[in-house]
Amino acid sequence: MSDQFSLNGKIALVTGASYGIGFAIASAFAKAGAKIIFNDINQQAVDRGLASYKEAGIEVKGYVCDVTDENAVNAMVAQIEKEIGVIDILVNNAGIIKRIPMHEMSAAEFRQVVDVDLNAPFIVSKAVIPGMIKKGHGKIINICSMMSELGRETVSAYAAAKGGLKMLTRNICSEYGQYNIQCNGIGPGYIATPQTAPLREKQADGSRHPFDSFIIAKTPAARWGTPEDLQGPAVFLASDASNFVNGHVLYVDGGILAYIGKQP
Ligand code: NAP
Ligand code: GCO
Repeated sequence: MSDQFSLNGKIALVTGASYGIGFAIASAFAKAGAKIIFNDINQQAVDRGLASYKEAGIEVKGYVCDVTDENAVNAMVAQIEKEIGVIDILVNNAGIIKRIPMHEMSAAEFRQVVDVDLNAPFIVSKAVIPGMIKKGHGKIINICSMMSELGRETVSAYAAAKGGLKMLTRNICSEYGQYNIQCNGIGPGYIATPQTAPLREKQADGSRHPFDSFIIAKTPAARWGTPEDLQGPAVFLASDASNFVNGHVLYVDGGILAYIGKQP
């Protein structure tokens, strides 16, 4: 049974994985036996990632690549296939958020979020699918969000992108399941990473940020998630154990989506 969860011999690309959720998922894949490749937007970020992986005792290859740049993505995938081999597992993790009231957000800002969070998963998935078809199998995992299901103030672009990413996940499933490619999503709840640091900042009087308290009350587990909470679900969706799971978004949210929230 444990062999079903092994990633031995597999080549995994995790985008935007110098730190945060991507780093945790790539680290778990390495421990499950996969060969790890990651990219980040500039050399400084890649070098930061390489140092972190080295400190964790994990051998990786890092590439500088802006996932919104189709030519750069195609060149990176071609280089990976030449230097390492055809990618078996892709995690579309790279993402940004802009927290701006919609009526104050420029179209350029909206487009920038959608470009990274939705267009880029399309671009990178399109680049790796031909190799997966030739190889006879593949796993694509899109990092969705609570905002694939819910809205909230100031995150219109992010919610639109992550909602679209849920449907892109279902469509890749629909179009490529016949080639033994499984495309699923992971929908993290509220996870303590640099992306959510502003929502957890201590107040001047040392009290919790109001949003921090809000999330604690909305989460049955009464805590923020950690990137490590996502490792098991990610290995499951990357492994043979999920070969008949396709088009699914696995919410790893401590129960937020099931819970009305603690009475104040
Ligand atoms: P993070 O701390 O902001 O890390 C995002 C990573 O993506 C960074 O390494 C960033 O690099 C990279 N990146 C951004 N734009 C890129 C681009 N154009 N090309 C290549 N790399 C790029 O975010 P996180 O919290 O780990 O989140 C990772 C994913 O999980 C995102 O898709 C996010 O939307 C999603 N998510 C997060 C949470 C949460 O609560 N944290 C919950 C649900 C979903 P730089 O730092 O160099 O820009
Ligand atoms: C926000 C947060 C969320 C999390 C995550 C929740 O501002 O509401 O950043 O969007 O990042 O996506 O699943």
